[in-house]
Amino acid sequence: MKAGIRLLAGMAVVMSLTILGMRPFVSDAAYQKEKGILYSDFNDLSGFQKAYWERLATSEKETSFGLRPANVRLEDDELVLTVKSSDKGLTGGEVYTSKRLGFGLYQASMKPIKNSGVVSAFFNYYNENGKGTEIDIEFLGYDTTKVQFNYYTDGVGGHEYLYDLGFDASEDFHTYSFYWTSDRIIWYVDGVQAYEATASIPQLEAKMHMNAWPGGNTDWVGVYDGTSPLDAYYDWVSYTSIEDMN
Ligand SMILES: [Ca+2]
Repeated sequence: MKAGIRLLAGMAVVMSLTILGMRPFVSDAAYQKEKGILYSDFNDLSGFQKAYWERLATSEKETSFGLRPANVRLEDDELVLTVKSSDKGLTGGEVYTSKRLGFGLYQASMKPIKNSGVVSAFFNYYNENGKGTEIDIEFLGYDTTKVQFNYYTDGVGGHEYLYDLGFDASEDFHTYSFYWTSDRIIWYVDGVQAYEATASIPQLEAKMHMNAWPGGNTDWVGVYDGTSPLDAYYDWVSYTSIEDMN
């Protein structure tokens, strides 16, 4: 558990900086940029397009809505994903890494959409022969004072956990993370451990994703009221493999 100890030491530094009133995740991001094999602060359109990211396009036939590359843009050094409603239908936006990534620390500084019926998310996902793997950080727009953690292993989920943030995530950027190893997933909010899972942990390498979309399942996300457009913001994201954390 050398990697875990290294992480916890880093988190201790982060927490002490928080107490001092500094902005720890600026320095943490710099650390990730230095150490990580993947870091995007979304200030470079050409880099965004060419280095890591692809924009997902789907049809309404695949889902109850469409994911459109046009709903993905860079603005003010942020990635913006938009949910739109028009006479052409309901659409969202999604980007994902071109490469699959393995065990390690995944972090996003983001600001989700506050609106019933809409989901803003940071997650990994890969589907192999119908057996999907996924680790989720999802904001259900009807109550952005909470965040939902979940994961799927071989297509089996049912691990939803709703965490009370103690703040409204839609108002400011905060850092949301998951640290994934072969035997556990630990989720963090601003560097503080929020939840840990140890059962049926996914083992399949997956692509890092971000999306904003109309959820469809009203039991889960509430009823979408047609408000449009709605934007979710991502200031930066990073991935650091376990090997690079040592
Ligand atoms: Ca940025």
